[in-house]
Amino acid sequence: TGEASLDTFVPDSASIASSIKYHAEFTPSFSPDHFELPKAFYATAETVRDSLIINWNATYEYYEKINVKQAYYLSMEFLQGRALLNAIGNLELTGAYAEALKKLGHSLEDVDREEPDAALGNGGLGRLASCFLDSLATLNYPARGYGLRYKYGLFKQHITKDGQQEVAENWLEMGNPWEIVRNDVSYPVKFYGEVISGPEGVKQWVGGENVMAVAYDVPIPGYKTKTTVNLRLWFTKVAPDQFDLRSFNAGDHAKAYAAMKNAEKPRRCRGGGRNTTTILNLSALYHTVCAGFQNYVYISYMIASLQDIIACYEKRSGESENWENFPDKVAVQMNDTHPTLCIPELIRILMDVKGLSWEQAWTITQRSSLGDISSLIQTIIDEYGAEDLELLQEKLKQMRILDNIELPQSVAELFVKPEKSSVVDSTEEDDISDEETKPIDEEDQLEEQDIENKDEATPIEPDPKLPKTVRMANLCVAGGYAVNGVAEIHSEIVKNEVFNEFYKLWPEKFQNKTNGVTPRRWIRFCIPDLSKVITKWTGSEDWVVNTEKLMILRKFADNEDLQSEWREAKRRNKVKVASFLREKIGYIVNPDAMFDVQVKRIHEYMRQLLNIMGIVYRYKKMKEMSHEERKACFVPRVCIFGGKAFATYIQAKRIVKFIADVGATVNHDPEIGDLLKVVFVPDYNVSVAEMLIPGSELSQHISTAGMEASGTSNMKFAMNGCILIGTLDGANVEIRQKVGEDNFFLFGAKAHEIAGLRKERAEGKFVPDPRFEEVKAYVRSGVFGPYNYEKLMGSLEGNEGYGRPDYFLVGKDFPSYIECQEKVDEAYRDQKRWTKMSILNTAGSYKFSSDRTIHDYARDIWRIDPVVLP
Ligand code: DL6
Repeated sequence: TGEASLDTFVPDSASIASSIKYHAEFTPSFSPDHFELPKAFYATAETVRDSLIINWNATYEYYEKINVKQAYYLSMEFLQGRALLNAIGNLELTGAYAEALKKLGHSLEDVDREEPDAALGNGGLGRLASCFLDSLATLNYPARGYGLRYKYGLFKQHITKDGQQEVAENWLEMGNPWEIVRNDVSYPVKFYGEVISGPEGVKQWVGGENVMAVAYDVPIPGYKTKTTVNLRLWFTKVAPDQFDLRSFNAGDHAKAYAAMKNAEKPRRCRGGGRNTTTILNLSALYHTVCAGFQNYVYISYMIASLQDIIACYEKRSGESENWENFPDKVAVQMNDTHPTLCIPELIRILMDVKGLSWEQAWTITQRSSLGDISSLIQTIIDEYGAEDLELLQEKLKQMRILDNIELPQSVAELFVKPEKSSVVDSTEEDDISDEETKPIDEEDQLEEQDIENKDEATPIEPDPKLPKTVRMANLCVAGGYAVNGVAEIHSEIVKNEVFNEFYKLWPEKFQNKTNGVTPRRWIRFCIPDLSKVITKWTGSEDWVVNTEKLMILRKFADNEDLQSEWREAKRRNKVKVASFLREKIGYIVNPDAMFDVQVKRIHEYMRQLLNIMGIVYRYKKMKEMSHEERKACFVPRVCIFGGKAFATYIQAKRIVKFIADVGATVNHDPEIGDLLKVVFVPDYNVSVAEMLIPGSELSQHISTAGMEASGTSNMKFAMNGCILIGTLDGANVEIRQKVGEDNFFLFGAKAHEIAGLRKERAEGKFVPDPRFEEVKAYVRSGVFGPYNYEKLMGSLEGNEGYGRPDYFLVGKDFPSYIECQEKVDEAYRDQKRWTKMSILNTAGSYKFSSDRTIHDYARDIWRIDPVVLP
């Protein structure tokens, strides 16, 4: 267009349509004769990517030019979900794209639905990383993300008559239009070999085997800004010098391909195991899908990221390269302790490759590394993050922090010590296949159950005969200059209990950074109707980047006009949920019933079991009443569950089966009708969340107090004007403070009471509430079908085989939970009151924007400033 340069050109619908047509023709992944939906999505995404590339190049060219300090966010998981609507929303091109696609015969909504979710994560941890990227870009912070390009995303979940079935998620099958392979950016990652003393005592790592980590870049746009952050995902392949050409030529193809297969293993898996507690929690995930390769996976990713960070620093510093300045240019943030080995790896590079002394290397590393202990609290127990030392030493001769470097004894002891329990090694599912995974049979289930019981709670004394382990979390705390919890209560537990020894040693290192979620994806784009109402009543769209403005809603919370607009907008989303449920699982639900939602990973500590036991109690009471009594006593409810149980977490899978069975009975009971429906939404993921959360009215965050580090879905629900029922756990505590105590349904034991209650329970001193006993007996009576629920009911009682009676205190919290649910019904009957509570939830959610979290990290930890591109 004449003089307009590419980077100032704002496309209109006509130019977008012609660009889509161009890509449909010249970037072909589909046959030329049709322009049907899948092809329309890919061609559309390619045009968006073009726009992103322009901004993205400008972003990093500028950072290099001004040589600014950058934050490097290392995370094993990025749960990106779909990118199309988010990207065009951030680019402010939604209207233009909708029009362009209409001209080409499609609706934007239909095209959007063609995009597979990028599920490179399991839940909160990965989604947090993705929200952070959105905020980093939106706030113009110089930063980059590093992760892994898993070939398979988190498994697809089917719900059958047998419960959950897992199917491999081949998200890359049709190609990923958002990524750009950087064949020129790859790094060798060495395994095995040996360390020898070279000239002047410098250590050299010789021999061994290399795999190559190749960069795949994904541009992440900010909202209404040109800044576009890079998410670099590593994909491993066999290094050219490792391919056994001799064997290949001699016809021994199997041997030749063995090395290749090993090199490719790291990229093959995401999820499948479970978030267990004995070992580094992510390696536990890999246990089942690529047993024995867990170190390999994250080591290659972490080493490649560090090499890249160093290469980038060297390039920017040019002649004036001075390693002392490295921390002035680089802040490495670890999302949880999984990438902890970057600490000794940086030390190795600085000493062995760059020739620095141990003291220099240690100081530089400490000044540039930061840890984020964002895991489940029950995983931050003593053996948290333990990795087998010998295994590591064998694989990584560069682990010199552990064998060649002398640390003060007190510190060394904190890193390396005899493991408390042996590492559970499951080789059953050595590899993930394209075919459906088989259900685990009962015998396996029993074995798994034993393992689980051992894993989670039974304290086992250290056994000096067991292998020594590297204690990742401790290494993380010692090796970085800051470490943070992810909600206030969590940070206190970290300081006062889990890492108290370290806290006493280095109190200045410990910080809190309460998590947050992006208000773009989680309000502005997922609930456009309500967003319009918010914009109208707050006076502008400023709240999308400045969520403090949401507080303006407080003063109108009683206003009848706002209330009726609010209710209408919420209802439209309930209607969407109702049609989704009809389409997806064939259930017809009444959009005027209360939508009560619990969506998150299925885990005993998250207590979906408490929720469903409460529903069973409700159902039983309904059955005991006359029709009139029922109607007077209960508000109609649609109880919606969603979430995946890790493939080997058998107790969690039993819970899924139980919920599905209760639904099958209740939903077909003509006496109950619309008064109660129980729905398990299969294959919960980010895009399902984007539809369900806006349509929900009550949401459940009911973990055993002290066990949820923060939670982030609680923040999304509150933002969407949904009222929470919950315990005083994780970020619930702060949400309740902000939305007001009257607008949060609180129940249950407090975190500081839990240890005492468990002790009491174990000593047989606990007297269960008769209503709880009644529910268990009702379940056992077979009302919900022939499945053997004994394993579930028994776990609530500490029957034989369950070493820890009701560890998650379902029985203890049951009475206060069902009484609290009565208060929920009462509040819902008064729709004015409920709407006011809903408005006040959105208003009070202002604190939980990831923009606030990112500003806090940038100011207090990373020490970076925003850079607005010229
Ligand atoms: O920090 C993000 C998120 C917290 O909000 C959750 O409370 C916590 O459970 C979650 N941690 C994980 C750890 N799992 N892995 N892998 O998801 O982090």
